[in-house]
Amino acid sequence: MWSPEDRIIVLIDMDCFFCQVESRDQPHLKGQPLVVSQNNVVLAVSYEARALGVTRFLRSEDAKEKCPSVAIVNSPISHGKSDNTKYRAAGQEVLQVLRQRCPTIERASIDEAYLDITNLVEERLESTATSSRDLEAPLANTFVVGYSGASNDESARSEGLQRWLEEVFDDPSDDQSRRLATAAVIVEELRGEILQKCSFTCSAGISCNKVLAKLACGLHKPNKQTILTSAEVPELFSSIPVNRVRNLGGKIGKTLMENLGCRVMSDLLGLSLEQLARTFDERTAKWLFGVARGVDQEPVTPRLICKSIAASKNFFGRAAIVDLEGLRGWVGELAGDLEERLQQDLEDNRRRATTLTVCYHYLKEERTVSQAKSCAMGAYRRERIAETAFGVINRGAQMPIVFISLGATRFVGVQKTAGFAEYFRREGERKSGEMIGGEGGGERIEGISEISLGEEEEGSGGDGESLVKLKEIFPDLDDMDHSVLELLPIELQDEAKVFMEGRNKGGEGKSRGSGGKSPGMKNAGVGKRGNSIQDFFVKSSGSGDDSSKIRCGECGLMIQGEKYSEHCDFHVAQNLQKRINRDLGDSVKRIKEKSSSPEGSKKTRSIDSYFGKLKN
Ligand code: TTP
Ligand code: CA
Ligand code: CA
Repeated sequence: MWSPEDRIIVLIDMDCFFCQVESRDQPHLKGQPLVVSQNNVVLAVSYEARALGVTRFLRSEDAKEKCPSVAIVNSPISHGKSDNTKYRAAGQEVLQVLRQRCPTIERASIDEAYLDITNLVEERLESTATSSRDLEAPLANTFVVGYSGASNDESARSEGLQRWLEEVFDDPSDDQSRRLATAAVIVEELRGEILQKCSFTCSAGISCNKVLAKLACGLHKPNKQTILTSAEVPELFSSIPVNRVRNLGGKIGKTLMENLGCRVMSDLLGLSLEQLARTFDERTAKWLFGVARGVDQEPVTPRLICKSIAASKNFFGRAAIVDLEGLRGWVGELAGDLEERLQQDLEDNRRRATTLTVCYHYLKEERTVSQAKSCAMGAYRRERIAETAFGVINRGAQMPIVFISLGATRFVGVQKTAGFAEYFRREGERKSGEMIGGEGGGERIEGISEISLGEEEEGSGGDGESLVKLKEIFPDLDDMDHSVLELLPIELQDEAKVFMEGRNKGGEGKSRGSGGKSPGMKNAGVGKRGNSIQDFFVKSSGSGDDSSKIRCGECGLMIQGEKYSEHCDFHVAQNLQKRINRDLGDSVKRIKEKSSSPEGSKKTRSIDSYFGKLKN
């Protein structure tokens, strides 16, 4: 019978990624000690610079002092902050190469992707008969955990690989090893293609789930790949610190280490499911119980684009924001950056964000206080985004403010058909062109399209996923905004409900303050801040079909799902009309007044009357 552990999962992670992108642009930097800095802080370090002692997060001048020969590239700046556009585009190039060979790819970060290559391996095994000897040459960059030591030593690698192949490949009872060896050949080929087509090297981990593939990937870098079999997990886990494992780098890992005395992964084996469930929620406890045994069932969810788009900036030291003018200016810059990226994303990926999350940190009595609030995302207009963010931060923060992030999440698909809004856009372009002089001087207004709610939410199928997502939307779960909750899929609303129930059971203890409760942690003593969220649940459980309604980010009305697309078109048309009128100014007005052609006035009236019906 098939089990999730029969999968072949690969993590590909680019080597010193920003450095590779920069040295591809400036070939004289290739092979040199190089760092890429943002705001004077080193973010990426080439392997040549690492060999000379340069590490990430040094200040640029300290890196130079440590290694005078290091070349420092400052990443591009836009909207007064670093601009990662070119690194994102380079990451997409890599994904496009992978996509030619494997349909199941999940982009995990700017330079990482998970692949489920189970089917590719089966096909390869069926089509080619191979012996262990044939595999040594194609696996020229492959390490096997447990067979090659921790270093990157070539003779240890090659001797270990050979031994492993001889021991396991020809053993008919070890199906997993045969499949992992075949997978490693495919991954060597994929990495070769990435190098050939994009001129980037990368490293890879090859195993049977995401957690193990990620762990394996980090064991031998750069330009190497590592196989981790289930049989080697217990030995490896006896030395791997808990916080090096995927999903355990944050609060859950910290709790395991500080409260439950787990230093390395194998220490988790001493905890029963019941013990774990006393500290963590049921799902997290189960996941931890499995991961301690090398089991992680999270699927690779095909997705080549990110789940959220954020514009953020730190304001370190003297750069901290200390007045409203400064706040308004920076919020405007970030909103501008976010709007540009959202418009591009809409064009590239045919989707639209429904939630805006404003996150900020301020200093209070020498402590950093973190706050976040989510609101409905209306039209992609920088002024509107800035206004919302300014309002949120101005209400919640004290000065000085040291970090701001404006993030867009909860994307819904946008249909390909242009629809009425597209017609109106073309009409607007044509008209404005005519008015200005008929040479195409009319502004190009992009990203107007219909919204379809039929498309499934990204990643909503994965069990572990939705927990993370609720936290993504409400970084402070104690402060869930119910107008946003109403927008979310019913599973997330259920999850929020479970959280609320847990909180009530937990009594009236004091809230944990700025950070709130983290995902996966049990509710111990988290207090009640108000009744509004409960009111929301009472209301929504009473009105069964609210789940099919969406609150319009523009006007706040609750709209039936199937009418949402048309409703958005109404706002698009309305905004467009305002924009055209404003931008074309007096000349437009004059022409409008003059041209009292029945056609023109009829069109305007018909837009309003057509959409007026749909407003509610
Ligand atoms: P990483 O994959 O963490 O690191 P890396 O690719 O530079 O090096 P390695 O070979 O060890 O994988 O990050 C990918 C890129 O993301 C990195 O080149 C720079 C950028 N980055 C940031 O912008 N901020 C950060 O805090 C980190 C950790 C990385
Ligand atoms: Ca990397
Ligand atoms: Ca990475």
